[in-house]
Amino acid sequence: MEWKKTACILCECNCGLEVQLGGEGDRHLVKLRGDKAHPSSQGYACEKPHRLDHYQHGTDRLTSPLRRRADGTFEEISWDVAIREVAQKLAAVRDTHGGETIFYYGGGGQGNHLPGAYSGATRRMLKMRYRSSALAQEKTGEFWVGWRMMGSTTRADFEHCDVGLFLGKNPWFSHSIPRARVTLKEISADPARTLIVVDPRRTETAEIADIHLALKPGTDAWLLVALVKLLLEEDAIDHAFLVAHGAEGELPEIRAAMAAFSLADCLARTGLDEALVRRTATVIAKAKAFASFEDLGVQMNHHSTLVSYLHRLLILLTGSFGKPGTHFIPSVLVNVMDGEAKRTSPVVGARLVGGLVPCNSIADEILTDHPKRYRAMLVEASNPAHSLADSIRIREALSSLECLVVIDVAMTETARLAHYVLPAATQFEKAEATFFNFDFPHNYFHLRKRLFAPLANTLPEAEIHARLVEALGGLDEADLAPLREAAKLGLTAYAQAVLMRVLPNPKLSAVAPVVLYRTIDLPEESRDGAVVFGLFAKAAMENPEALARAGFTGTPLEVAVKLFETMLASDSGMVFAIDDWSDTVKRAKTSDAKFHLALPDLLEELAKLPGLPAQDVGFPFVLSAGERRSFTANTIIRDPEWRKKGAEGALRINPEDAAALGVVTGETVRLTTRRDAVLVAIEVSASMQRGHISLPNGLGLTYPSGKRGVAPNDLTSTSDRDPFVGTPWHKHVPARVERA
Ligand SMILES: Nc1nc2c(c(=O)[nH]1)N[C@H]1C(S)=C(S)[C@@H](COP(=O)(O)OP(=O)(O)OC[C@H]3O[C@@H](n4cnc5c(=O)[nH]c(N)nc54)[C@H](O)[C@@H]3O)O[C@H]1N2
Ligand SMILES: Nc1nc2c(c(=O)[nH]1)N[C@H]1C(S)=C(S)[C@@H](COP(=O)(O)OP(=O)(O)OC[C@H]3O[C@@H](n4cnc5c(=O)[nH]c(N)nc54)[C@H](O)[C@@H]3O)O[C@H]1N2
Ligand code: SF4
Ligand SMILES: [Mo]
Repeated sequence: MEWKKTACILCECNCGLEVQLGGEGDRHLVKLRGDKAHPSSQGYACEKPHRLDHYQHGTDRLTSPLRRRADGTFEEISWDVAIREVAQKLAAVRDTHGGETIFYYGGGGQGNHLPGAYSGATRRMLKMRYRSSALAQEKTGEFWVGWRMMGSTTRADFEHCDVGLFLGKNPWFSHSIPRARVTLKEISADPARTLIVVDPRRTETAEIADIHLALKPGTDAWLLVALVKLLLEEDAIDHAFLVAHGAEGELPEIRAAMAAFSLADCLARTGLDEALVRRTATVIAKAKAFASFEDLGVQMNHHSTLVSYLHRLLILLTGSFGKPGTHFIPSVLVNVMDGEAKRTSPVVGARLVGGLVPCNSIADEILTDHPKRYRAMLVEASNPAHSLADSIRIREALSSLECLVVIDVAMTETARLAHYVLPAATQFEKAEATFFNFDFPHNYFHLRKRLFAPLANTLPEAEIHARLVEALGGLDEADLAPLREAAKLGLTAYAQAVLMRVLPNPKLSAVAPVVLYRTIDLPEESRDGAVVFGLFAKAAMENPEALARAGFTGTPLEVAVKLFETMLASDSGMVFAIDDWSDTVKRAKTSDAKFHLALPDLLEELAKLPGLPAQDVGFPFVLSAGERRSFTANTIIRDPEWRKKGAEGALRINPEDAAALGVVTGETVRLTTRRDAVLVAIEVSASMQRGHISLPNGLGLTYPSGKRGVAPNDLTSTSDRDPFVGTPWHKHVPARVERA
């Protein structure tokens, strides 16, 4: 049996996979294993991808464009009708109310980022100005403070650190670093290295950690203040680093801010033992190389942006940036970590970090009679009706739009509300890639070739956007013909033609992604990769040194051609850049070229550090709504049968809490929040602390075989959110549990 190369699409790591195809028409993923030749994952794969066929063959796959009838049911329509009507409807909204009233959401999940690139052409044709994605309910706080403090968000080098800290993150299950379990076990097993986990739950990562700080939920800000205070007291500060980056002068402000807190009070808030916190501070102070990663446990919690700020203080005060085992800024093809905040949203005036509208504000931007409200929406490879806070309200907002268009592979909760549903080819039926390329110093890019032709009557997004752009009058055969001619002469001639004809021509450059798709001569299996040519050309201009170290030398045009040819020839992915630790320092550019410790607005927030809301007698539990577990992957795989374990998505609860309620594992309870009440099965787990309960992410989908588990956002609210960037507090939802 032949093994074909592809990649896992279930988390941001996109591990290389080898697959055997079989079953009817050879269209099933029969056997899967890690691809040893993949330069990043090197054969690594967790348990999740082995049943990926449940993605490829979901029973709710879309097989035809659909149009909603007046009675709410759908009728199948042809692609010609679908494209024509979608283009007409959206153009009418643009012409009547302005393109800024058409909103874009999504653009890719964990492993499919090419649609977002192609959609740029459609968005420019429609003059769309506002967009968002899941990043605006998790990472925007971190991006924003990172950008202000050091000019960029950083990533961490856990492979070479001697002290590794995970703050509100459970990488054993959620990964996000290459070959996570291998690296975690290595740190854990080495007596000279220390693994620190900050998590109220005794997670699988905490189990193997040297230090587990099992703080009370939502108290990370006080823990970080305590750690920074202790570092300052011990003067475990890298003064040379601060001086070199022009930040030493801001140190007194930080000292003053920390002096306002008493260590005893901070510790009391966290419920942690003083000796353990002191030991943690000492370990960090003495670290030769300190690497740390914050994630949803703090980013979807009270004080989220403030915690991101305090976390970055810990990194900068210890000089943990720009050297092996610390933090770095990788080479990128698309900057998905943009933290600049230049604009605000048109209705509620929310801060847009990286141009993204805070997810928790989207309903407010729609459910209003404000003239600039979003009236139409294009949703692509995303399921906001399920994944955004307060599903009831977001569904009300989506339902009130004049036109909602959804591009997806499956009949999702969002697609059910659409006026038009456009069925996409799956990620194995087209060439795809991820832009989560964060590896360092070697950085990778993998264009996965398609394994199958698209299912009849579905189209890859590249084709959908090309047709939309054509219907909107953006492409002319006369413009394309010379490019097609040049393509026949080879990539170099083609690249020259693009340089001469596309870049200087505003009409064509606005829709460049689909121009490339319509004109580069590519084999069917790689066709959707056309847009990457433009990204390589941009990288060749902006980042030549790192590309040259990876062997891509010459003029920018030559470099782009070589990169593209190498990509097409590399079934397991390629090294596109080799960074140097000095590059990372050069990339850290704030507007005044200095690093900043003292951000006035964040220090002001710190000074008044709002306590956690008093626990309401009616809601004595803290619910973490949306935990990553062994068989969860957002809503990428909708079929509950995919899950080898945990198909019911049980609510985890501490044994003493369960005993007090008189419930046992498997029993159904009623779980109530201020928003709604649901019935859910219990799993009694000693990993939970008293008063803390947790529900998995990605369950409760409407699937033909029945709904299994609870949709977490039936229970959440949009107003529980960060004051700076609007990120939701999903990990800290007041809740009540009762016997059903
Ligand atoms: N298996 C699997 N892996 C995934 C995904 C998936 O769906 N399934 N999704 C991917 C995506 S999109 C993302 S963003 C990442 C997210 O990855 P993670 O952030 O690791 O995911 P979570 O399990 O949601 O939350 C992490 C931890 O936060 C802890 N936590 C809860 N409250 C607090 C608190 O008050 N303080 C602290 N310090 N911790 C707290 C929880 O106990 C939990 O262990 O995972 C990615 N990887
Ligand atoms: N309460 C709560 N809510 C959360 C979270 C939480 O922890 N708690 N986590 C949040 C986080 S971190 C994230 S990242 C989001 C994720 O939520 P979303 O951003 O909505 O993403 P997914 O659930 O991954 O949905 C991916 C969609 O892409 C579709 N799809 C798959 N392949 C293709 C393809 O090739 N083309 C097209 N067009 N579509 C495709 C799938 O069918 C699915 O509908 O959820 C967030 N919501
Ligand atoms: S889920 Fe993530 S870590 Fe597991 S195989 Fe897929 S990409 Fe790799
Ligand atoms: Mo995420």
